[in-house]
This record gives sequence, structure tokens and C-alpha cells, in this order.
Amino acid sequence: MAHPTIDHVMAHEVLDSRGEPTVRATVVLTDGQRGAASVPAGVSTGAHEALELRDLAERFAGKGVRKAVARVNGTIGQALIGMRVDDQPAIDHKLIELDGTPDRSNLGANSILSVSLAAARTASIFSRLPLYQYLQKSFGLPRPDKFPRPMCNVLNGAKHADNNISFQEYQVLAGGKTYAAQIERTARIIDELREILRHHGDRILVGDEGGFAPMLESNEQGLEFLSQAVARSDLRLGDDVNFGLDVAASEFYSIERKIYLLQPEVRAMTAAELISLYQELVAKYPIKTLEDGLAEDDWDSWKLLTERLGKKITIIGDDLFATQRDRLNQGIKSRAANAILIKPNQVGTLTETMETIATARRNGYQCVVSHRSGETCDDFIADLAVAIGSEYLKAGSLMRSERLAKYNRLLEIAAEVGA
Ligand code: 2PG
Ligand code: MG
Repeated sequence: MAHPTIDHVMAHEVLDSRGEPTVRATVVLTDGQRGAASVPAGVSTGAHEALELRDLAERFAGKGVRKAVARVNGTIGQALIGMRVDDQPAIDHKLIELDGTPDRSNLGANSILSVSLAAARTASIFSRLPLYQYLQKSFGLPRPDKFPRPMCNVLNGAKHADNNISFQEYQVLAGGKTYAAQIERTARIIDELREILRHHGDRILVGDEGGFAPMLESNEQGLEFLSQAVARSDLRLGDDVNFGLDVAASEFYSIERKIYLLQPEVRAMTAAELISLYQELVAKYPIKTLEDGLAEDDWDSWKLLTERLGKKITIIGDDLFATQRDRLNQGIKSRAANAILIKPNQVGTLTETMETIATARRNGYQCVVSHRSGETCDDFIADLAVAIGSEYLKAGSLMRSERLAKYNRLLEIAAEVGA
């Protein structure tokens, strides 16, 4: 078989699920085979993420990505012509070198990632392997001992919704013998939750990630509603079903005053008080995962949170680590969190994403592969989650096609591998 050589790369501006521009790139081989990928974008972005290149012009309120597209069609495309598409590290190192900045601010993490992912997809097509198998093979990953479970964000708050709550995500973690059974149970709970909210007098609206977005009396009330929905689904709380939270605490932290301001309770809390609240909630509800319980640079408090709850539940760093290996190493050293959220667009290339995952694994940190609030129907992260044996795939609720694209891809792979 001839080498799979890159003939050219092209990019377009497309729209994501929030109606905002993003980059889609296609890699074309000399034999005409091709693969494409679109990058997602977050709203509650962390301060330490790699930077997206935006036009900052009039179109789309400054959010256009024509500059990023031009980088792919120009500098990046030129540099990749003639390279082997199945040498992902070489491609990614070329992208990193071309950019030349630590935060990808020159070419933009959006242009770089679109090409990095499109190259991997094209190589998998050339190799006649499903993407997850290609990733396992090309990165020499061990055969995973688990299949990702759905981490399903059924109630949306904070920046992802138009309601009044500080906590960003209330997740259902359904157990079950198979992935398909876990999805069915999750769907059942969502149906019951809809009825409960209707009964409570809420209009049934959904947030950016497809979860319901009701007005609540307190952040705790979300957990009460979830518990009721599980009971009405004839499932056992803590047995069949657990909960997860993404608090996204950086969003309600005041750096000057060092306090967390919780809405709608209107409570100004120190980190220690907020940690006590988490302890109370964990004692009362079957919460198994807690993401971004504290702000992204509140390292000492992260250490305290991990001391207090790390033996009992999974403490996930998202904005804290921003998928960056250096920040993860800092967390390992200071014993902050015991798991990391993995979002390729926080770092910029697939190879760096895999390096961060390998560091997490070596140090006993769990990995959770995640979407962004602004998504397309690209399902790359589902294959990534399978390839690395991610504990969960976090992809929003079981509503809106850009979320379902990922969960449905896992249904397909689960059928293939018998998970
Ligand atoms: C998060 C993500 C995805 P965003 O905080 O985990 O849910 O949100 O993409 O807006 O950063
Ligand atoms: Mg998060």
C-alpha cells in the first residue's frame, strides 16, 4: 500500500450549536481520500486554555473565524503538503512549531486542532480502521478495560442557561450492564424529570447542553428534583443511579474578595464554607463526581477539598487543569483533585491531549473526555473516549443533535465491541 501522503488541507467557517462560527478542516490525500473535523468552543472557558483565534471584526459580533480559516488554508496547509497523514506526532509537532507560542495565540488553537483531528480521521479512513482503533494503534494505547459511561447533564445552569442558579451542571450517572442500558435508564430519568418540572410550574426550556433550565429556589433543589425523578423511574438511588456536578466555580468566584457568591441563595462563602456545603450535599445525595468545585487558581482550597472528599468521590479538575500537562503536574504535586476533564481544544493538538492523558494515568488520576457548550455534530470525542478507556463521556443531555451525535456514536461502538 502506498504511503498516505497529504495532498492539501482546506478549511471553512461553519456554525456551532450556539450559532457562533467555528473552524471545520478537511485533509485530502494524494489518492483523493479525505477526512474532516470541526472544533467546538466553550462559553465558560478557563483562563489557562489555549487561545482561539477570532476575527474581532464586525461579523458575528467579533466571533468570526475567517482569520483562523485563512491560517489553515495558508501557512498550515502549505507546511503539511507531502507529510504522511498517519504520523500524528510529526503533524502535531509541525503545528506546534509553526505556531511557536505556548498558548497557540499565533495560529489559534481552533485552526490547529481542526487540522490535528482531521488528520487523525483521514488516517483512520486510509487505514480502514474505526477511529477509536486507529487512535489505540497509532498512540500505542493499552487495550482499555472499561467502556465510557454517560455523564449526562440533565439540568443546566449558570452560563449555559437563562435561569438563576450558580451550579452549571447536574449530571445523571446511570449504571447498567451495558452502555445501551445506561442510556435507556438516563432517558427514563429525563422523562420523569420533565414531568416533575412541569408539575412544579416550570416552562420546559433547555439550556446550551440540552438539559432542562428551570428557575430554582436553591442549588440544592436541583438535586432534590433529580432524586425524585430517579424514584419515579423505579430505579434505586445510589445503586442504579448516581449524580455528578460541574459547579464551574470560577464563574462565581471573586478574586479580589476571595469569596464564592452563590445564587439564588445570595450567599457569600469562603472556600472552606463551600467545601463544607459539598460535604453536606455528598452526605445527603449520591454524588459521585464533583467537577470544578473551586476556582481555577485557588490551589490551596483544592488541596483541602481533595483531603476532605477525595477518598469518597471523584474530584475533577476542568478549568483547573485546562488539559495542560504542566498544570496537571502541579495538581499532582500539590494533591489537588484526583481526576481530569479532557477537552482537546483546551490544549490544541491530539498529541498533547494524549500526553496529558498518559500523565494522568501514570499518577492514578481518572480521565473524563468532554464536549464543549458550543458543539457541532462532530463525534470525534466519542472515539477518543473509547480509545483511552475514559471513565465517562460527558456530552450534555440526551437532547439536541450535537449532543446525541456523541452518545449515539458510543451506541454504535458498544454494539461493535460488545460493551
Ligand atoms: C465545562 C464545559 C462543558 P464550556 O465547563 O465542562 O460542559 O463548558 O464548554 O462552556 O466550558
Ligand atoms: Mg467544566
